[in-house]
Amino acid sequence: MRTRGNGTIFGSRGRGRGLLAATLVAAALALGGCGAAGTARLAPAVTADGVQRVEVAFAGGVVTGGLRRYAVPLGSTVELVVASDVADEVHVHGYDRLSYVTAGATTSVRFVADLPGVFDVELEQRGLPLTQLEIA
Ligand SMILES: [Cu+2]
Repeated sequence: MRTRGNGTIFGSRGRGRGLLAATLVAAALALGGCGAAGTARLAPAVTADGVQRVEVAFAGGVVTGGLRRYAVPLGSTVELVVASDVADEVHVHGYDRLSYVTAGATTSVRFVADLPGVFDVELEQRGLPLTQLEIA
């Protein structure tokens, strides 16, 4: 089920996107091909309207680039975008959001991150972790 957050109250937070994107790329490079879910936290991309955008791709039985944890500011709007080569459900634990994805398609889940903690996102039917959101 898709949910809608209120994406209008963060309009002033789009500045510094370039730096954030550069940081994200640097962090991704630093992680390299290591598939372990270490303690490293990546910053999501931030859209012009301040939405924290987390993109995950699942293909060939694994998460592309390995399992990663994203640091999300408490109170921000999150848009989780999951591309998958298999049909399943994307489940955001803690917030208990579910969204179906069909094979070869993309689904997105949008919610306000108003509950602090570390939350798993998984392919529900397979019980496979996709990513973690650290909300603080
Ligand atoms: Cu689950």
